[in-house]
Amino acid sequence: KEREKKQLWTGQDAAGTLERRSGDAHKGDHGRGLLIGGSAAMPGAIQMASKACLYSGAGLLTAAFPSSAAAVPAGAPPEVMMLPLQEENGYFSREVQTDDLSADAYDAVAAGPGMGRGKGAEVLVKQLVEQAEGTLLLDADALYFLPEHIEALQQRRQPVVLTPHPGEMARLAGVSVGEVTQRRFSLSRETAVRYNCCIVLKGPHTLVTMPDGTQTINTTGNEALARGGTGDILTGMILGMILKAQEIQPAVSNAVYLHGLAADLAVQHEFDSYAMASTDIISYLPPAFRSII
Ligand code: NPW
Ligand code: AMP
Ligand code: MG
Repeated sequence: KEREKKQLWTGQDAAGTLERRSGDAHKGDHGRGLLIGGSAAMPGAIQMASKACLYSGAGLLTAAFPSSAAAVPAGAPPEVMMLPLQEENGYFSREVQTDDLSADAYDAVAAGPGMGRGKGAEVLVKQLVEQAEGTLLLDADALYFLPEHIEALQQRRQPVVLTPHPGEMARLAGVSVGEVTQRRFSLSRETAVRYNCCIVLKGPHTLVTMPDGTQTINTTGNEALARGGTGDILTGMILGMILKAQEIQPAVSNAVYLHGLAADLAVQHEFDSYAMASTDIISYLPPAFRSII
């Protein structure tokens, strides 16, 4: 029974499930997203996530960042709307108050990239877990605070997606990094149930686990992804693809698949896995999406 719930996620799966745009759509049909993160020290995380989100189908995107992190709006694509929030020394302040988190305002909210682990980040994560009405995606520094919110996560009705790398997964699960790699399938299932979340355990062959135990193993990606910023790009992509998704699992598995495929195409067609930067992978999102028939 366990085995039936585990499947490789291939190009055929992507082709069969990728939701396409209809000719009579308007921007609202493709979803309103809110991306929260960044700091004076790490503006790039939100810049990369924003751009990747725009290139993964988002209809409207707002980026919320600490107001003094002026590099965030300076380096973000012009299509992104800006929501500067209360700051303290370049990070979110403990007084920080998020925007309207109703489902009317945002179909999905993603938080974490580049936001650090200060008091303001802690306050924001609590607000999101308790108040965000749409789908919630937590990554990077936002994951740090989640062990305190397991009960609140259990009570949420809308889906929550967590995207830990093995170091972050170790903290979520309360085990060593060694244990994460040794038993990633069973540990992901236990953690997905305990947190009532979809868990995207990143690495070569990223594993997507739903709270019902369903697991998909990614079949794209290469060592070009082993550099700073690629996780932030994946967060933007997942946000773009879950905004209006009928179902969370295929949307998340497809984002992971296309992220890896973009890195594969970048290396096949233009770059060397040494001599490139994470943002080069974003420029291969269009050919990656086009290649899915
Ligand atoms: P070690 O020492 O590497 O062996 P952290 P982070 C451990 C932002 N960024 N993969 C690892 O062990 C992010 O969004 C901003 C990865 C270490 O102990 C976050 O907000 C950028 N790590 C923030 O930086 C570009 C593994 O986990 C710890 C591992 C911190 O995020 C970069 C690392 O985790 C970055 O994305 C594995 N397979 N296995 C920007 N340009 O703005 C074990 N570890 O401390 O959360 O560091 O992932 O860099
Ligand atoms: P993060 O650690 O949050 O920046 O995320 C790193 C991203 O790169 C994740 O999507 C990983 O799955 C991916 N990644 C890192 N190293 C590799 C690798 N050697 N092969 C394939 N994917 C990788
Ligand atoms: Mg990361």
